[in-house]
Amino acid sequence: MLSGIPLFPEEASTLATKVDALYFFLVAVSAFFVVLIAGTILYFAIKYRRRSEDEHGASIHGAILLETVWTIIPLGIALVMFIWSADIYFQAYEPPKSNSAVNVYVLAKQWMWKFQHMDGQREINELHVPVNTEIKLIMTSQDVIHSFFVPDFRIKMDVLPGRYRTLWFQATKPGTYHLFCAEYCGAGHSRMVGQVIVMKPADYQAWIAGGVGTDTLAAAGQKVFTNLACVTCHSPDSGARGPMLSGLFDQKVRLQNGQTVVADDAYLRESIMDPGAQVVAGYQPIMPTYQGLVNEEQLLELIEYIKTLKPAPSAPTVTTPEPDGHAAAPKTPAMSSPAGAPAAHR
Ligand code: HEC
Ligand SMILES: [Cu+2]
Repeated sequence: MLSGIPLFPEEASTLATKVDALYFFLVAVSAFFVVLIAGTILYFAIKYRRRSEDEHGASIHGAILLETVWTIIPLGIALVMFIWSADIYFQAYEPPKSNSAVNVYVLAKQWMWKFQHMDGQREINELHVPVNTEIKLIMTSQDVIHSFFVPDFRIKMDVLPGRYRTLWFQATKPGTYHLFCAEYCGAGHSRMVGQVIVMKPADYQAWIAGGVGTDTLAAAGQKVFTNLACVTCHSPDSGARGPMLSGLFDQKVRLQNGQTVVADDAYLRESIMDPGAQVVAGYQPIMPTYQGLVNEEQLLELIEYIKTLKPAPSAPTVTTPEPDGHAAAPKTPAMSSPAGAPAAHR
């Protein structure tokens, strides 16, 4: 649109056009009222100016019709703005549920952006993604609050230490786009910049294939899982001191306190860093915290590994707690639920 003058960022994502339409609507409404109000002030100031020293204005006491009109019309306009922007807000901050989305982990630290692809590629200050594909970013910070901002995609989200936040976008044109940190994060803040490189699918495949030899994130996670001896408690043949982790991701988990939570990224993270916070029903809080023992990258790998643990195809295991609080050995659903219903995880 204003391509010659770099005043306005390019529209390079599916969200960008929607955000801009709303933005131009807001500008147009504001401009209309600025002209209307300034114009009438000017017009009335001239038309009703005082013409002689002893002239007094007529005293007017309200005009119901006029006041109703100037209340109802702005209310309507404000509601249009609210509903329209709420709709875009939900689209922007609700990651798509589809499985076709490409997940990328984003790790912010003073002062760089680190990206980890599922296939194992790691990048610093550069993010390669395919065009016309939903990209889901799972973001965390290793130190202070940063903010992931790609103006051309009209996306921005704070990246917080100790928490995962997800942001998504779908780029619409191949190219290279600026990435900024939009939250002051210390002396090197202004240099915490990078680029998002949007590629045609074939180029992207070639790029991904260029990373052969590196472990996939899940494979790296499996090593961490073994090295940290998670297997001693989390394996089918350990006497089930800890719950089975296969098929856990995205399932509902019943907790000791009676609540039910969904095992998403944030839950897995907390289960490892602060196991006492949410204890699974039927288990003792014996799992040690791994705070300080795993860094953010290993944590991502562990989580990615847990996500890939599919329930055993023939007999999906369901651990049933026994009344005395000790976990029983894994049972098949046929044994634990008489109906033999496809058992939800626990
Ligand atoms: C000493 C035994 C033990 C070790 C070692 C251990 N865990 Fe656990 N883990 C448990 C127990 C018991 C629970 C269930 C109680 C709770 O939620 O704290 C659990 C729960 C979990 C959960 C939540 C499971 C669910 O079903 O909701 C995850 C995820 C997890 N552990 C991951 C790990 C990882 C990763 C490691 C290694 C870094 C590890 N655990 C090491 C005993 C252990
Ligand atoms: Cu920053």
